[in-house]
Amino acid sequence: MSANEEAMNQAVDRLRRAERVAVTTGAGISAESGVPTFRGPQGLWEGQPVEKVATPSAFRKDPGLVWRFYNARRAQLKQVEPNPGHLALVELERMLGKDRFTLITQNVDGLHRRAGSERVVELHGNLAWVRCTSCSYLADRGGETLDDLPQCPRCTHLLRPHIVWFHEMLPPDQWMAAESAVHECNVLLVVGTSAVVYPAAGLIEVARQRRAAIIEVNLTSTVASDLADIALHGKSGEILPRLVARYKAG
Ligand code: BV8
Ligand code: ZN
Repeated sequence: MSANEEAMNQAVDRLRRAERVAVTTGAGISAESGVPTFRGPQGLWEGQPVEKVATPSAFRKDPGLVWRFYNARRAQLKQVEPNPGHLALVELERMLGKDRFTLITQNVDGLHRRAGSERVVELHGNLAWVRCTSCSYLADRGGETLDDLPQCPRCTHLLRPHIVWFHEMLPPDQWMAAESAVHECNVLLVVGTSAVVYPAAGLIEVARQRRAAIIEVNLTSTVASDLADIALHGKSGEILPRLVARYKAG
């Protein structure tokens, strides 16, 4: 039996014995939908790493450059669809029920909700949403094409993406939902994340301390792999459907 087959059997067994399951996903789960990841070869944008563009100071210095980055990603979202990895997590949520399953994502592409996931904790915001830099205007502007420097319809000040940039706090309600989910889970599925961005990556350590079984789904090992009990190496769009189908088979 191949190592991955053995690991898959162990993962199915841990899932079956779990009272509560949490999943934390990163850009890797959307890669097969055609959404570029951050730290892969195309992780640079106009030659800049995301840590240089997705920051309040970059926005203050050159809001046009930051809006070009986000408008390009908003436009790109119109061409992409959820992939079998997203859909497998929808099925797992339906089988476990919303009180036994929590999906936490660092992704801002909205693909989990578009796939049908209902209980989604979006730690870093969502590309569809914008907010005013001056008043309380906050809106889902979906796939609308925004101006290069979009203005608030209420007070005409500059709008910004409703995204958590580096050096910004995560939304407290989302962070607390994520923390309690990993506190209570018996299994944490870690899917498609390089686990370098905090505090999101810290959730894995929390789950570990709470003696949850950590199952990592990734193309390669990561800095979190030492914390994982089970490693399922490969594309999440292939591994997750297999894992959920085996879980369903009972
Ligand atoms: C904060 C929005 C501070 C932008 C993003 C310790 C504690 C707290 C903070 C820090 C800390 N140490 C450092 C910090 C600062 C910083 C940080 O973590 N820096 C890192 C770079 C070292 N953290 C912050 O600034 C956070 N803010 O903590 O506030 C504070 C404290 C007190 C008071 C006030 C403030 C905010 C972090 C949020 C930043 N915003 N996103 C945007 O998206 O436009 S983060 C950004 O990286 C994305 O959200 C992305 O999701 C996230 C993580 O990347 P990944 O999702 O993991 O993607 P990546 O490309 O890296 O990896 C892809 C993986 O998938 C790879 O492993 C690959 O192998 C795999 N893969 C690829 N294809 C597949 C696959 N796997 C399976 N199948 C496939 N097909
Ligand atoms: Zn306003």
